[in-house]
Amino acid sequence: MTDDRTPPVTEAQIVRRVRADRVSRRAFFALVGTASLTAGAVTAGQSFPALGGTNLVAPRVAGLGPQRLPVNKTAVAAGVVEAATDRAWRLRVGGPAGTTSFSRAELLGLPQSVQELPIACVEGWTTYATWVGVPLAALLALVGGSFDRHVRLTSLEPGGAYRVTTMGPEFATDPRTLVALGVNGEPLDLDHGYPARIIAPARPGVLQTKWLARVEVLS
Ligand SMILES: Nc1nc2c(c(=O)[nH]1)N[C@H]1C(S)=C(S)[C@@H](COP(=O)(O)O)O[C@H]1N2
Ligand SMILES: [Mo]
Repeated sequence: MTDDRTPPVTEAQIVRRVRADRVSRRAFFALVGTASLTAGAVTAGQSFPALGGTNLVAPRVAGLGPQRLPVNKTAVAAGVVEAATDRAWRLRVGGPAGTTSFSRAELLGLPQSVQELPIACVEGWTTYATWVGVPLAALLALVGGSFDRHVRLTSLEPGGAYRVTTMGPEFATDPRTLVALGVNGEPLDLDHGYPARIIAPARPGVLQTKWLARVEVLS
């Protein structure tokens, strides 16, 4: 018997925990449907009991954000709370063979990969975490991506220096590069890029795009 509160240790446990998000998600939206998710409530570090331990908006611990990982820019500061919690969110993936899109549940239904990778921020911290998500290359393959193309990543963020970035083929085709859906055994916290973010090996933190909206293979 596995206790729900026991930290997941195997890949299967991590994936199972993150996939269980499909259920907790429904509880979350039922909740925000009645009480509006205001910036004030978010910065007060209010947590949502209906999430059953998966903190979308966790209180700040000195030097460390939710899910034992620092936060460089919060969802409130980035102005993405509404877009990132929109039920209608879909990740758009475009390539030579056309454009397709995925809901978070559809992404969770694809084969998941678990990777131990760091975020290395120029502000002077590097923190490893265990990420789970869909290999970017698997999504690109569905739209006819090839091994020699750059990929443009666009965030839900309305502005800011990191809204649009370009990734070289060496990263886009690396099997460790993920469209991450969870971290450290939990669904991504809103501040870590929920509903989906990029995590790639050996890339500066600034390029680990949070709140992903679109992925496009460039010609
Ligand atoms: N859309 C978006 N993605 C972003 C950023 C941002 O400001 N906006 N900051 C980047 C920087 S500088 C870092 S170090 C990492 C931090 O990720 P974390 O907050 O989940 O630790 O996210 C990166 N991704
Ligand atoms: Mo950073």
